[in-house]
Amino acid sequence: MARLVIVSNRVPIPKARSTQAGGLAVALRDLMTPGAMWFGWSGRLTPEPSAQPSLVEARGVTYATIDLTSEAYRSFYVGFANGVLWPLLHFRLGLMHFRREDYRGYLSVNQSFAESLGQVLQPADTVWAHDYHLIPLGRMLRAQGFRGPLGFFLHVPFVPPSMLEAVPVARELVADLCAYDLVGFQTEEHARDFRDCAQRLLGASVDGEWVRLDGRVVRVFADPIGIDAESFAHEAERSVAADPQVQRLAGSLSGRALAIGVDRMDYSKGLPHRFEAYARLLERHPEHRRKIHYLQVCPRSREEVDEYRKLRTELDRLSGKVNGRFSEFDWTPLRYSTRAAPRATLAGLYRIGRIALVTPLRDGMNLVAKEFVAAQPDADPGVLVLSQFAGAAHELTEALIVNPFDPDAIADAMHLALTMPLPERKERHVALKEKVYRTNARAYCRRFIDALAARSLPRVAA
Ligand code: GDG
Repeated sequence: MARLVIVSNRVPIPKARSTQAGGLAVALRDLMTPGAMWFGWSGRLTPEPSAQPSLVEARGVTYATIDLTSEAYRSFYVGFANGVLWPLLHFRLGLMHFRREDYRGYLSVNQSFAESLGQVLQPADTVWAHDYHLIPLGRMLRAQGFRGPLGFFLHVPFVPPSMLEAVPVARELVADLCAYDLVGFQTEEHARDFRDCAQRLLGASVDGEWVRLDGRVVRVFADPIGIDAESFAHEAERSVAADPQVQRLAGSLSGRALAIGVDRMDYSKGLPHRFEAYARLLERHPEHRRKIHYLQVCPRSREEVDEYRKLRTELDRLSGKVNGRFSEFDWTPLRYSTRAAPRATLAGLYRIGRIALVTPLRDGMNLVAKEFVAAQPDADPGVLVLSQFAGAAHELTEALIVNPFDPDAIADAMHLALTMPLPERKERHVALKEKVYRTNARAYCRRFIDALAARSLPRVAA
């Protein structure tokens, strides 16, 4: 079988005795079998860029990493990836700060990735690149002569042509994605938006999932990401029985319902709206006062980017406002922590949660929604309140779906969740759980790898 090479911005090298694997490492666990390779940035900033990737082997998998200079990191990661692409692809044009020099830095880091990867790539390899940091990588690998299957998956949403056009390098980005054989998105809506962009901006012809441009054909499809539901459910059960932090929290609830939110501190996650919604709930439904605790776990993220620092100040202010207004001497309505929790602890918190608040303004998928469903007890399940603009809402239709821009709608959904009879909660949970177990991490990987193996061959010949 051909060797699989995963490429992503950061490389999750397993640490001895660590059980902290998260995100992409969990989603791709099935593919990380002996012989596979994972390539990307080491996370180190050095005065000189590394010429050769450094190789580490763990459990038969080779992890190949390169270092970046601070300057390259600033333009590639802070400037273009997170200062332009992230806000643009989350429909936040007003937060986009485009500078040509940052785009040049983005291209140059992708070129370094391609050249370093070229040193360890074999002709028969299959390459699967991940996320918005690496859009030009496929074209650059092709320019170096790599002819093997090349796939790309975008974890974040995509935008319609009228929005993409706002970025001065829109055509370049779309053309670069078309250099891959297969491009995957979280939902059909995002895949369709991309195909529309290829048609409108580049004059590509589109036939179903197939986009034809300059004599080449690329397949553009939806492949929703999932979690390892079974192992997460076990982790949640174990954690409630054994994790002291979860037990301390459970003890402190004194019979009150726990509403839980878990999000990287990011402006796409809709946190200020959510805090306001909670205040609306307490204001409009005073019967819930003293009967609920809302815990928001919100680890700090991307603090080099101005917008993220501003968000932190805003959330500090809003949480103070909610607690100042509604607290009683023996009841704090909102607990808000900016530290990351261990994954096992999170699993336990989800399990004892009566409501999960997953209300991003825009999100590729949102794995927290799926983790909450997997962790919940079948006998007495809680309720998922889910934004209509999370990719997960396309699948998890039995959640209480809300418009995250409308704090009153979130408050109404919380009220409904808190008063929902057990039979209805169970009915919704059974349907949600079936979907989370079916569209799991394994199904996501299989679907992508099978499609990549089939490549565009039938249509190229046509
Ligand atoms: C991108 C897309 C897409 C959160 N806090 C802690 C912690 N987490 C974990 C969660 C979850 C993951 O991080 C977050 O995943 P999301 O899907 O919610 O969001 P992004 O980080 O924005 O991810 C997104 C995803 O890629 C996958 O394709 O779904 O749309 O934006 O697993 O549990 N984990 C630990 N401590 C924390 O405090 N250990």
